Amino acid sequence: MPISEFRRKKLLYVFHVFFDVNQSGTIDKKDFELAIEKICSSRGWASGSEQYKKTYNSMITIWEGLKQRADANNDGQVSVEEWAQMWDEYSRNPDNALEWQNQYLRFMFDLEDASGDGSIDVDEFTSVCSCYGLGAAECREAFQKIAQGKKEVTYDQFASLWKQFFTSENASDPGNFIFGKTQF
Ligand SMILES: [Ca+2]
Ligand SMILES: [Ca+2]
Repeated sequence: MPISEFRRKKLLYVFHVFFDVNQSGTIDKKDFELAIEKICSSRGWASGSEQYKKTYNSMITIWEGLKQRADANNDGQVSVEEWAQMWDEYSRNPDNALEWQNQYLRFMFDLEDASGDGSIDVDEFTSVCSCYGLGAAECREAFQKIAQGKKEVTYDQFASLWKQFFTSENASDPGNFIFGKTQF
């Protein structure tokens, strides 16, 4: 069965906004290097600092895992089709996620939880999504949707919302907003 239009829109959004950082139309190592720079400069983590090294190592590990799994023709690039295919497979069995998918989930949660207290609040969420170029007002609205009336989102809640993002066909499910966009 082909991927629904709704899920395809979500997958392409994450591809273009969170992964293809240099907007070349494919994902490769350069995108990850740019993302590392963006994240670290927005946090004020100087190159060589512990936080910089940690971010660098996590991101490069995620890239290596993604490339190994999705880069079918081995050209060092992940295309939109390779990307959509991989997440479609995920949606059929989300409890059996790939290693890099779990690493990326954990990485994003830890990045957003800037205070390190084990949950994300609206300012923490907005600060990370803004770093990827999203408008602050929409991020704040998206957070209200995912938090469903609460002030914070814990890791377990985040992980289940995340799964919903990649699997849900229902536009009103809260997980659809976990990447800061309020409609697809
Ligand atoms: Ca790119
Ligand atoms: Ca926090």
